[in-house]
Amino acid sequence: MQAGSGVVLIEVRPDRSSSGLAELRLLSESAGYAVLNEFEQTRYYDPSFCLGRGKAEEIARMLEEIKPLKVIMNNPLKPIQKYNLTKLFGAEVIDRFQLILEIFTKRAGTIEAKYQIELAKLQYELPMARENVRLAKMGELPGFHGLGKYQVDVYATMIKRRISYLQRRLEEIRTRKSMHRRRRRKEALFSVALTGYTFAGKTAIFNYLTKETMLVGDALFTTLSTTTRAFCLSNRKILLSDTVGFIDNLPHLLVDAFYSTLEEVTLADNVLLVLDSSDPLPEFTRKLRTCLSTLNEIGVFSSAITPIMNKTDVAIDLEPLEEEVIDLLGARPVKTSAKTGDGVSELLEAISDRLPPYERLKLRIPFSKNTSSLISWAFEEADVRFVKYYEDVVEMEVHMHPAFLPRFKRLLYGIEGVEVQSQKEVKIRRE
Ligand SMILES: Nc1nc2c(ncn2[C@@H]2O[C@H](COP(=O)(O)OP(=O)(O)OP(=O)(O)O)[C@@H](O)[C@H]2O)c(=O)[nH]1
Ligand SMILES: [Mg+2]
Repeated sequence: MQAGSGVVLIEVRPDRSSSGLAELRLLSESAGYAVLNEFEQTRYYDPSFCLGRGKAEEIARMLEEIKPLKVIMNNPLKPIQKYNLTKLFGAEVIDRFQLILEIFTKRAGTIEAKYQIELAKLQYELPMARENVRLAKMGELPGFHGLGKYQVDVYATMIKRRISYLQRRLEEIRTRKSMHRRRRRKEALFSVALTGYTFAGKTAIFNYLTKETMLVGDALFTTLSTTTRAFCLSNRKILLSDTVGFIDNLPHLLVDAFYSTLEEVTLADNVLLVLDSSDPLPEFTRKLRTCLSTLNEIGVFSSAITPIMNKTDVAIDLEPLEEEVIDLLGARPVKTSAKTGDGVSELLEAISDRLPPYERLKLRIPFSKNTSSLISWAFEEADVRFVKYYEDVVEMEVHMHPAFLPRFKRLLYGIEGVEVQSQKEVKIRRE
């Protein structure tokens, strides 16, 4: 943590709903800040200060001693509120959205993620651009630096141009990616996506299953870009994707920007929803609801979801959490610990249960010039359960994804005198 990185957190709640300060603290620490103090107030939002003027002045007096680098509000702030608070506190004031943007900016590893974050930031600024320039002209304050020199309209036009440039570039990247995906679909691989609230242990599970070494974080939002790797299960190749974590109250702009990386999720055959079972019940439920509504928003419905209660090694009482999952999802969760490996075989079984049934073929194939290429194709692309070589014939049992059947049939038809006894109905010429 850098020196001088102390921050003060504030939240205003219009009712007695539960506090969001604990999560704001984790977010602040994830951004590299040390939290010096926290304040909260229950009242209606004030148009000038967000919190009540009296409370704001009281906090300002305390800040004179603490001298934080920034003050972070858990509430979305209008330019005028930010300006007034910055002036009063003598420190830059940012809101939750800007804090999340800071974390995302630090973590963005790919050019796509960098563009997405810049796009979200500009879309956030655009409606406030005029007001921000107007306020900056009244006197420069932290967070409003450099804006005073612009004409109001010039600044807004600059933002709009940059937004459309970023949108075009992102579109290009997405087209390239969707071509890759189409190719994978053609290869008929079964795809599984890991989703869940940030810090639930998605990457830890991903690494466990794929023997990868992707970064498992001690902070929120360690993973920003989707990573996809293949692994083998019941002799079948599965594509597994690790994705960006969800969070409550993620402003829509950031949601839109990041949902494009979640396309893998919308196209997945099976969506794993990773939950942190070391959370107390109210926290667990809040996160579960956020995940379900986020998944719903991107078009993933309960039937495609396999819930996973992870971190069982540090959980206290799993039963009420499990009931909550069954209640909200209608499915029994798989319980895992990515740390000890407990429950991972049950998880693999659950994934396996969702695999579409394979075609099973029993064959007697005479040796002729195309037989060996059929056999090597089968070993490479299908699941060869049994093979026995006789003098002039090979007997084999092959299981394969239905999408591979046409190709297999073509190879088979190239061989003279083929015999097929299929367990499913497969119409292949018998000699
Ligand atoms: N005790 C325990 N810790 C775990 C387990 N799985 C993950 N963790 C820890 O939980 C933290 C978050 O793990 P990640 O795998 O980075 O979580 P994530 O869901 O990928 O998080 P984001 O990428 O930030 O969305 C790390 O400190 C892990 O070591 C588990 O089964 N048991
Ligand atoms: Mg991760």
